[in-house]
Amino acid sequence: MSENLNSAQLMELESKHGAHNYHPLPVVLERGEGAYVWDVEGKKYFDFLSAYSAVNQGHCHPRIVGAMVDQARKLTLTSRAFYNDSLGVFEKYATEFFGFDKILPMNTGAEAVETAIKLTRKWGYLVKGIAENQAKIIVCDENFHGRTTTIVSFSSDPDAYSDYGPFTPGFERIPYNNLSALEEALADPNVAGFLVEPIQGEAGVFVPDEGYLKKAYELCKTKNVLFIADEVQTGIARTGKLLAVDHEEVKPDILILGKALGGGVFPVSAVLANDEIMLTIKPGQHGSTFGGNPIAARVAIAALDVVKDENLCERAEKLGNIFREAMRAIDSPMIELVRGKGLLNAVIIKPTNGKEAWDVCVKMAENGLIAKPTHQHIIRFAPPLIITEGQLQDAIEIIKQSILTFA
Ligand code: IF1
Repeated sequence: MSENLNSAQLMELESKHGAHNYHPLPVVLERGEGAYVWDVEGKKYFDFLSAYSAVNQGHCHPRIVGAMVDQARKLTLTSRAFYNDSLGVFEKYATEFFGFDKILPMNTGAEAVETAIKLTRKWGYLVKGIAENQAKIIVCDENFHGRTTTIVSFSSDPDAYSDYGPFTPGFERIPYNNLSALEEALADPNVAGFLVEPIQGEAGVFVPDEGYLKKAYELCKTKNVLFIADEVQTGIARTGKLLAVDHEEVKPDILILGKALGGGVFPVSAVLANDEIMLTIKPGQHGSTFGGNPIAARVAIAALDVVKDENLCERAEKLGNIFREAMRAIDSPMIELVRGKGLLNAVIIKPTNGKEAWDVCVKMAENGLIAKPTHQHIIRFAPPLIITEGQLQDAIEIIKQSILTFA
């Protein structure tokens, strides 16, 4: 059916038959391996988006694909109506890997965020003693936690929430990276939790001030409020530590994982917490058809094995420093600011000579590297963490030459 169609024909198929809920870069990918992807015409690219940090272990990692294929040949889905021989093994591995009593497995990041919201509210009523339906969760301006109706209810981005009302109540938004605003919001005894991205990804890789996360955690503890870390994008070694909160030695009360937990091959997400919180949800009070399925369990074990065995944290830390230094050394008026941690970085592009971030991305694609702007003037650069130093240097040269084409 789709044999030998070229990029233009395949893009036309999507335009004609698919919803128009994205505006992709005009590149049609057919194959991925490690840090590289190829389009249908056979052109090779460095992948510097990594599916928004879901492909930290590299495209089609043989250990992870192997785990998926092996399990898919045995048992794919049982639902949670019955036990299976993989979930408990994964749950033990993951809770020890991240240091929590329990894990609640889901599929997408948004489902894990929704689970964390329900868990926080449940704890707020049953443990903290907040009056029924009065629980509040504090969130930050410029947040991105997914696209469900409840999650966009507390978004500050009109593109995310416009015409999707009525919105779910029980959320209060404060400025990110602002401790006095948090302290003021925490004065409300009905606050059950503070939901925060350790680095705001979609906002343009906004790294908070040193000490913000630690102090925010401490403020929450003084008010018996749960600190909920959304590490869907920043977790799993992306920022140079296993979790972005590890840079400040913060242990969240609730940890939200997704994306690279599935090694870029299968949707796997999860919420981790200790018993006092996690056991407030009783049998029958939450779940999902695919959550905790055998393939997800085996894939996630392999995905975490790769993080450990290939030292992805240390690699991200070392290569990220090389990348930021190289970006800052590019002598171009288009480079306004370079920021990030580990291999989650962004370059703010100053429109110059009528060219802006999108034009840079199109030029980089011509030169063999794909990345995408976020919020018009910011280009996020997030390659798979398995990229080698030599490959990174080649990629840096492509970025540099592409920018210098314009200014
Ligand atoms: C898209 C970016 C957007 C996330 C954090 C939860 C989720 C995400 C911190 C939800 C998902 C993805 C969604 C994807 C593009 C990408 C993204 F932030 F990474 F750049 F949209 F803002 N928490 N982020 O980053 O996880 O349900 O998608 O598995 O929606 O276009 P999900």
